[in-house]
Amino acid sequence: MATERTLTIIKPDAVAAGHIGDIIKILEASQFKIVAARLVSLSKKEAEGFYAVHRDKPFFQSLTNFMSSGRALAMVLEGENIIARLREVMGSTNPANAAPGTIRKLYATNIERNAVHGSDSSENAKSEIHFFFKPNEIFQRV
Ligand code: IDP
Ligand code: MG
Repeated sequence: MATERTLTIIKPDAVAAGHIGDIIKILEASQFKIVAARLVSLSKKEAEGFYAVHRDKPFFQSLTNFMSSGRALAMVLEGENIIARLREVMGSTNPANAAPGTIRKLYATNIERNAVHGSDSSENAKSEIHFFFKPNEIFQRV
């Protein structure tokens, strides 16, 4: 299995609640390597662009209002099979269904305000990383 990269976002609910440190602690305990990080404050238009795949969903307006409501921390993580491993550590979209110990079980409020984002495929990881970071903002092994 080759080394992969994925995009994660600590969403505005978890940042406002003071859980940046708690969530990074879980990511580091999982041996995920942070290779880029930036605090962002998405405009409504940017949030709509990021979640364009969900534009026809009934929750699109509410989701993009939430995602543009405050500070969020975007990060690139690197590691073997990192896309699937991050999804596991995050837990199910709906925290009511998330496994014990997962980030969403611990810190999500509900299915929308669910603390973290993680890319769901290699193709989406590439485009989502590109959405937030230029190549020279991502750590490269020398
Ligand atoms: P994921 O974040 O687990 O990949 P997606 O289905 O890609 O879940 O949905 C993107 C985001 O949209 C979720 O993380 C959550 O914030 C929000 N969302 C998903 N389903 C619902 C819903 O049924 N109601 C409200 N918000 C939702
Ligand atoms: Mg998704």
